[in-house]
Amino acid sequence: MKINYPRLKSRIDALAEISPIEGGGNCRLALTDEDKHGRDLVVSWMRELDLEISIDTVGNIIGTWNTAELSPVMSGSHIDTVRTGGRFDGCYGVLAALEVIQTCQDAKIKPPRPLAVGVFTDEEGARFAPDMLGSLVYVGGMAVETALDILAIDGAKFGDELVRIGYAGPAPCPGISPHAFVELHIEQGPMLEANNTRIGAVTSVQGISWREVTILGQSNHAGTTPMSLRHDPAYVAAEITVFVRNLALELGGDQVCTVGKVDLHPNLTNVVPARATLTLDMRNTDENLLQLAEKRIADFLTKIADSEGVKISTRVLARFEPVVFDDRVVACVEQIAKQHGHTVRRMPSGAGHDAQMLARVCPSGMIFVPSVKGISHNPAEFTTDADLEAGANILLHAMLSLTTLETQA
Ligand code: HGY
Ligand code: MN
Ligand code: MN
Repeated sequence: MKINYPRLKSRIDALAEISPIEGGGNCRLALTDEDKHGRDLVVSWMRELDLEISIDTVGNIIGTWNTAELSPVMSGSHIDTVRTGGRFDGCYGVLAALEVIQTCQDAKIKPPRPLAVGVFTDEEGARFAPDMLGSLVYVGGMAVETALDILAIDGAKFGDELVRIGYAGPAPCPGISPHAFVELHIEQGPMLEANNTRIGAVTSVQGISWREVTILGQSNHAGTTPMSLRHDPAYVAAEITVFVRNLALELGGDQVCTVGKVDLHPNLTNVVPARATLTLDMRNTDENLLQLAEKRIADFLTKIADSEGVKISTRVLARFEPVVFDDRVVACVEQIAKQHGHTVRRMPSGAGHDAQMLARVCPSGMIFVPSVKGISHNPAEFTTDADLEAGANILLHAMLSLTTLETQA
């Protein structure tokens, strides 16, 4: 049995028509009108497949086929994007899971368990931190009330936006724990391409540590204030950016550090800023090294606050330890890839994914397909048709295989 790739591709292209940006990607930040339009389109496809559709209190959409007493094998991902997103990140996994169900319906097979597709809210965390917010609440990792109170980078409140776009659903969180969960996703990195490998059997997701750093200095006249009298938050922000880059290079291995967002106030040419706010994204597959990086950065902030005479405060935006996937799911992906004649390698995920949250409540895993030049979170994100089709066929057989996965005592 094989998926109908032209049908899958036409859905990927149709979803990519919603809020397209230059270069072929999308901007559908969580809970914006653009996100709503994407949600409405996917829900319409779920209706066409006659799925039982449930929307929960943080807007997660779960479409289930062949609903029965038994818990479903679930797949899925997200359709919200970063501001300069590609068309495959998340969307590919959601639409491939829909395609798996439609392929099973066409073949008139009756799996021993229901199959379900999850569209999880705010996976990117770009507008409302943390990332994987919807799936975190779905598995009981954050209270609904806490999520509803989260403020966006543009000041909007999560709960208000959810109501505004019409996706404040009735279904309770935590949601139903699946029998097993497997997510198909583009790798978003260079490893598969560099190793000339088509399928990634993902073994783990690295730890993630997001911080917002606020630096309060003294705004002053850019022309009259001698350098020796300055308490300049923009200078401190720049020093922090250089420090975290050098720290990542020093720690080596999987350590990465990113300053992705910097805001200055009042952000004017002739004013030494009063305030700088920046975000730190630190990741490592090794929890101890991630904690070491956090400590080194905290010490540096104390030192530079003292030397520049500024006040520095930090706020945790996200903190997830590394997650190891159930080896039975990893082995299932690996085996099916080999049976289909594809090259496959076990590998960690550098990016965060909803599967890392579902792993808290059921045996979970992921399937990766290559990203050309390892590019993602960029409209130039691209994966070939052959790789997209191969990944979706692996997902089809992995979901069916997991319907008979023994529940571990
Ligand atoms: O941040 C991440 O890794 C994911 O794209 N949300
Ligand atoms: Mn993603
Ligand atoms: Mn992403």
